[in-house]
Amino acid sequence: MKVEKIVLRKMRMSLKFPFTTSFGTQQVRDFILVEAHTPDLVGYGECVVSGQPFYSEETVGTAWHMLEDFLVPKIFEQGDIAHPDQVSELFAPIRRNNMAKSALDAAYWDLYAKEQGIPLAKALGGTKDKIEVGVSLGIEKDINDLFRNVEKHLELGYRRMKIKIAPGKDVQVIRALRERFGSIPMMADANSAYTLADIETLRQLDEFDLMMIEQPLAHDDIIDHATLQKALKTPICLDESIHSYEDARKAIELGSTRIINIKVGRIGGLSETKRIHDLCQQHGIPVWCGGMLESGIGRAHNVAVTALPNFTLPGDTAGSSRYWEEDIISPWVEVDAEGMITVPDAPGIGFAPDREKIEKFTTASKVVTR
Ligand code: OSB
Ligand code: MG
Repeated sequence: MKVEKIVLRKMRMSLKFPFTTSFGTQQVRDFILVEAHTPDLVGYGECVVSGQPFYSEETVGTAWHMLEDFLVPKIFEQGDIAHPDQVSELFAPIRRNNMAKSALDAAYWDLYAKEQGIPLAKALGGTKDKIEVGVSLGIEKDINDLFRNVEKHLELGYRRMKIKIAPGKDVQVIRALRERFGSIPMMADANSAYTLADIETLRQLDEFDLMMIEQPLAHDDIIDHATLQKALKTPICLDESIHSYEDARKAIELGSTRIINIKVGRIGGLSETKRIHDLCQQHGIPVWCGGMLESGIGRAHNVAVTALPNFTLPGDTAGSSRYWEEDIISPWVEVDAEGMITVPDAPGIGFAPDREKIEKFTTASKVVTR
């Protein structure tokens, strides 16, 4: 791939709603967009950082520094990159900073698929024409707002409801939802809000037949999660704790997790996504694609990876209109009445970037030429 120019953009978009998790409330989405230009084509990648280091340690500032001072120079020092797997190999000596790395990996995957003239989903080994999706619903002050939100997304066809929980907003919330909506497919995401001292509360969640409890314990833990999993019937799904193939291998070996939420940014890209996907498949561990409130670009990559066969549980890749008044792709990612998204068959990510909207939401940019 003859990349002559890489463009970095700081982006700022506003969500249609404030999104509250156990670690805070977000409405402004600050992130970075990466473009890899050849004379004929552009590959796009989204760096799913946010303004603050609350989900992970990376922010727009740290990722910009890594991209500008280390990752882009490393790519340009390397001669030609023939296959996108080489990007993550090239970055391996640089510790962590996975979201920064992932943005370039994703741009090269998009570009590679465009050069081959095939959809990104196919380039990755995807087998599905349509993917199943659920929705992640934030914590609400008033339970009636949560009821309305669940009702709305059930009506729209979403295939499972993920409910954010936190101490004091857990058992009673889940109980109220079960009483009101019966046996709908439902799970809870704690974003690391508990410790083993809360085991009685977590055990109470066992009676509600949740599909899984996502990341109940510390963001960097795989030991206590193994202890907790032994005490629960409900499968634990790890999110924050899994940053690599090696993390996934160890968590599976310890019995810390029965399901893995794969977020392309958190694990450093699409090549690592494939590796973790295959490992989980070998171990009978289902995976699903998590979300980071992405713009259309990151969302399009998520649709493509979810076409891989072991993404057997509905993901968090809701439609563009859940998040945005204006998205930066055309057409938007759309969910049909059955809660499915059709995997596009155009080359690359298969959704055309809307250049006008991209310019509109760019707050700073940097062009690096070879
Ligand atoms: O834990 O999965 C999470 C959003 C931001 C940070 C962490 C998480 C989330 C979500 C939203 O749950 C998923 C989405 O709709 O993109
Ligand atoms: Mg999560």
